[in-house]
Amino acid sequence: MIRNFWLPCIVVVQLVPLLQAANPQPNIILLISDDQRSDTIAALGNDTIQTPNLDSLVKLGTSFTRATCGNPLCVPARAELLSGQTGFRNGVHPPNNKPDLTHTTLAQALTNGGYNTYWVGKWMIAGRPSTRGFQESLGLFASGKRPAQPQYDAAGRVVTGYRGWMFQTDDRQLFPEQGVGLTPDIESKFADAAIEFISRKSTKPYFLQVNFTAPHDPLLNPPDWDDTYTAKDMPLPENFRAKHPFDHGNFSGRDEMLNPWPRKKKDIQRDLVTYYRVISYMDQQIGRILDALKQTDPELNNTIIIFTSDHGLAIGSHGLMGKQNMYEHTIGIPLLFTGVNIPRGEQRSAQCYLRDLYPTICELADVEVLPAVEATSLMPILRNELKEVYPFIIGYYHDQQRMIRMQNWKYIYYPKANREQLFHLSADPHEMRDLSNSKRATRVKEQLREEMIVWLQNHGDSMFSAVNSDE
Ligand SMILES: [Ca+2]
Repeated sequence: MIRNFWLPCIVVVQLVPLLQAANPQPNIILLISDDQRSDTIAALGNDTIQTPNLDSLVKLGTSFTRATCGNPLCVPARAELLSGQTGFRNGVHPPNNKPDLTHTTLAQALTNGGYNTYWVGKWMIAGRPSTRGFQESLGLFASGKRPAQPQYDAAGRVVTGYRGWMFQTDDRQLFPEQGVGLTPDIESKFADAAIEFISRKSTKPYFLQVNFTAPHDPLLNPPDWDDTYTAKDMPLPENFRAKHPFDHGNFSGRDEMLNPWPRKKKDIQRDLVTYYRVISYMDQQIGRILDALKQTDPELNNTIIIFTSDHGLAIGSHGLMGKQNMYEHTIGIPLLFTGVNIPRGEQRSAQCYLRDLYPTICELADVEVLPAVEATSLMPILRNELKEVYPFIIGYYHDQQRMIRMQNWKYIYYPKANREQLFHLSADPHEMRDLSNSKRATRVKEQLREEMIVWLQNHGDSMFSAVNSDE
């Protein structure tokens, strides 16, 4: 009898070593959501949201619980993934968003390594999928032409996100008839395109990157989810606050203007309802993609599925609405691996970055990683050979924020605001007690700050290179 991968595994007989696939080049499907907090998957502890398909990936695969995005903003985050480098090196660090991707991108590496490379959905990096190494695009969604009339989201606000974006071809033939800006059912169109790629027959393996727009604003009610979740029952984030204690460097940012200050609980609950509906709808579309995959590879003998997001979102936490901050809700990303020889039902607490997917995917694909890649393969973590690949992780936003997270400590430095924060995460996981002025924590703070500055100097952060040259 053929065992279906998707059925619960009752008897585990390990016939081959973990993560040594019979086929050295499995198909790889990378699913990326947009602005999705890592605490919005039911199987990882959210009792309110419905995500049955992501839950199945959790149950049948390995979840990373402390994965982060180094630079929590759409374009820089995605450039780090594409290049395997920090924004200081690949050139996409605000205010400069001009990538220097002269070394091999992930897609180019995989194409050179024998893969068909396919792109679906949101494209936001300078250039086109074809100029960054992807051989073919379907359901390509990118900036187009702004509409003459304002559009409105589910809460009645004028739309400011994804204004004028359209489906298009790689050579910029626009399809405004398929919708201008986000539409309620847009995730189904990305799934349609992904299914078309998955259903193709080829003698070569494929790498398929599917870039959803969910749950980025504007938040629109998706089909068939209108009755799900109610505002009065929606739990507020533990660290909901009406105001942030100081300007963290983005008070006038577009996302922060989505709700007035001070933040009102009812506004946040209303937005969380739609945010959750959009995630559940995306989850449903991921289910369609997984169903299509069952037709071509029912046992997942030859496929790896990776799910992640470009970064998280505050949406009421700490008095903030947007990304562009260093708190856990925003630097944290979901990161799930499922498929051939991936350990089932396991979790990893290793600290890591979104950009680590570059060398990880290359290793899964048996493709060479060039030395210019700064990121680290997570395969030793997946194999359970190592508990950590980094002693700490570093975050950065514009010239406004720098952060280090080491063990249970997090230190955030706000150069423009001339502020610091220090949190002890195991005692204070929601980052509500700033210990930066605590005398008992002075040595901890100083050590974290020193480690952070050395790392930033070594990685080309001009803010600290300037400090260094003055010394
Ligand atoms: Ca994003």
